[in-house]
Amino acid sequence: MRLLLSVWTRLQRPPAPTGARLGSGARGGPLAAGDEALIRGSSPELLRDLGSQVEVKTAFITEEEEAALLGELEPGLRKKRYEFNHWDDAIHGYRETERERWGGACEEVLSRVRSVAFPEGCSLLGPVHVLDLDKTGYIKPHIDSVKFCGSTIAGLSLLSDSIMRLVREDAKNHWLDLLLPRRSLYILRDQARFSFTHEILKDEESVFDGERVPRQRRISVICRNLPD
Ligand SMILES: O=C(O)CCC(=O)C(=O)O
Repeated sequence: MRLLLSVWTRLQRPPAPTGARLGSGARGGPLAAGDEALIRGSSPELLRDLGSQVEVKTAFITEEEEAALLGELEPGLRKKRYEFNHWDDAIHGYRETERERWGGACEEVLSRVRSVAFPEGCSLLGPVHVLDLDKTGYIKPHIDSVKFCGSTIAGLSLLSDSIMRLVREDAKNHWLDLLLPRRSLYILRDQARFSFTHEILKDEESVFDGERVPRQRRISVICRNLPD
């Protein structure tokens, strides 16, 4: 089953691929991340307004924790084929799975993710979603379904750095680029989830603040909460 088809509803053609077409980059703003250097936007106002709704936490997991996650995930993923399907699919060059039970080391990582990203007592989607993007794979701009997903998504990036782009659905010149280093955690909340599309750039377009960020195979481990 394609898990993503049940989660994603609105899909758009990719926006202009470079910062130059989207507007000139702006730095700073009171981002909650503590990792402001990892977020660029079309204006300081946008950076300020999105505030705590967008976070990137560098080195959220250690190399050993990444290895533990990969050790649990690789055997199952290896049995699946990457899908390079129709041009209209939301995602290109991927395989995916979901996992409810994890070994001790991984469960420890996931409970850290949950405690950082979600308020206490918040209902979470049981299984954790795992998305394995081939080196040539990418995720097109989309907004997750409000029917199936709550206000927050939190994702760990394994194996590769990547760039996540957010573009305001009704004003495409309002954008943010998030540099997601390998082993970082990103969190998107509220307006950043529902008023902005998000996407993971393909290797050829993977440039952050003028600097090339080579995209390798990337696995994301994604936690979501349930709609209210
Ligand atoms: O791979 C990722 O981190 C992003 C996944 C995504 O776009 C989604 O689950 O809606």
